[in-house]
Amino acid sequence: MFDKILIANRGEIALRIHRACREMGIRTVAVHSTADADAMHVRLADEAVCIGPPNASQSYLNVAAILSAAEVTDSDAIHPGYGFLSENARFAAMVEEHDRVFIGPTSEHISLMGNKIAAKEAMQNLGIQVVPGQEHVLQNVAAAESSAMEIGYPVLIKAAAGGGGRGMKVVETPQDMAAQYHAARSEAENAFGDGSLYIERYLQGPRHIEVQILADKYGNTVHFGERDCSLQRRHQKLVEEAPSPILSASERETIGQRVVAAMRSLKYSSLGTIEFLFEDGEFYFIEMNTRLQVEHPITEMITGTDLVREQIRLSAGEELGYTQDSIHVSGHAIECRINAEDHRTLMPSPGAVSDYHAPGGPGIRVDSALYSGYRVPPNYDSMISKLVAYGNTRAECIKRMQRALEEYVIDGIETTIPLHLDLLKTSDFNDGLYDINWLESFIATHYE
Ligand code: MV4
Repeated sequence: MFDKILIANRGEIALRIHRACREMGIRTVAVHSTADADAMHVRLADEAVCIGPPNASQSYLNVAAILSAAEVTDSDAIHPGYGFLSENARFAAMVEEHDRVFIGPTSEHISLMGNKIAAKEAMQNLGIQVVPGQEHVLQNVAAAESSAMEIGYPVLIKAAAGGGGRGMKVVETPQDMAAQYHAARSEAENAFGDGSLYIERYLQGPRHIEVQILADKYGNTVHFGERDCSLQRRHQKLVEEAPSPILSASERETIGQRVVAAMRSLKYSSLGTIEFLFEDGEFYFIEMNTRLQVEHPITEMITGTDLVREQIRLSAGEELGYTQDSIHVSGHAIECRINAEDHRTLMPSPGAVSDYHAPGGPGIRVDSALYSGYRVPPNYDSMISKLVAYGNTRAECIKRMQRALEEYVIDGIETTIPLHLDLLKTSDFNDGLYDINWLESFIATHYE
């Protein structure tokens, strides 16, 4: 097992990783920008190294500074968390070249899944249904038009180097194709430096369901069921729940088994999440995330597993040590992402937290690096806390989440707590009836 891990991240996830390390008897190194000198993860870690100015490109994305910090602290491994360098194949390779362990899959697997066309093609060859379309780069508008005729309108043009919705354009009719093709292309070029595009049928009201897997380096692969992440706005998830309220036990088992078989054939190791759009009882693969995800705690709650501990353990070369039969989904969990934003406009609201009191009691977990007097810097993502509720039933879980949101005190800045309370009151949420477009229209109508 590792003696010391460098945590190449900040905020709640740096703290979450630190907590797993502490429980495993592993020493931790925090790296931080000058804006984060007073951060909780810096205070708790055994050692801390300042790696640059507030701008993430010069600190949390500064590969040379992070590798140097690993070198001077003699860290055995680097945990990238999510975002920043977590899905950067070149960074993963460089960590290994510097004789440290990258806590994640191989750089080849990161690279494969980073190209959305290659990922789709690989998954289809492994027997996973993908959204109908074409698994190759569009050469020009004419090719896009003839593909769209075959697929049937509406279609969606996506960036091969994309993910998270950037460079995506819906094309409703053949007349719109040329304009949308060029718009997608320049957006992709600007965002990713790669204008490669592909095309799919546009699904109009699917749910976003993702399957959590874990694999060791010896072919032992398991899944931990699914999460429903359909409640999002502008590709930012707000609320996630597990299990999905609309999936049957047999649907869960079928998709889980298929995903596990595919990942085993691919010789994938580490944590991973396979994302699907789910419509009319069918799963369509869209993307795979090769990192720890923000919403991992809801899976931990319903399966009683510490996924970060498992990820670290398997990266150190340990065997999984259990089989699918020993993993049971029990009860229900919901995560509300609390952002430092005005709850109506969703505009960022950084600043000093004058008073802080986190909720507790039965079935409540708070993953947050906030404390009273902490100043939320304006330089990073506005998510400041993940409030997670567990219940034996979905109804109990919702009630618990409501009372925990009411208990939560975060004074001095605006937060999205009022939005969560409003959303939890709706009959659509209580009935579990929502698709990926629901939250956008709820916000538009409720706060107009
Ligand atoms: C889609 C889609 C509809 N049809 N693909 C958005 C980000 C990227 N991960 C894929 N995304 C979508 N792909 C087809 N063929 C709708 C979305 C989408 C979406 C997906 C998951 C969660 C939220 C979403 C919000 C808007 C659009």
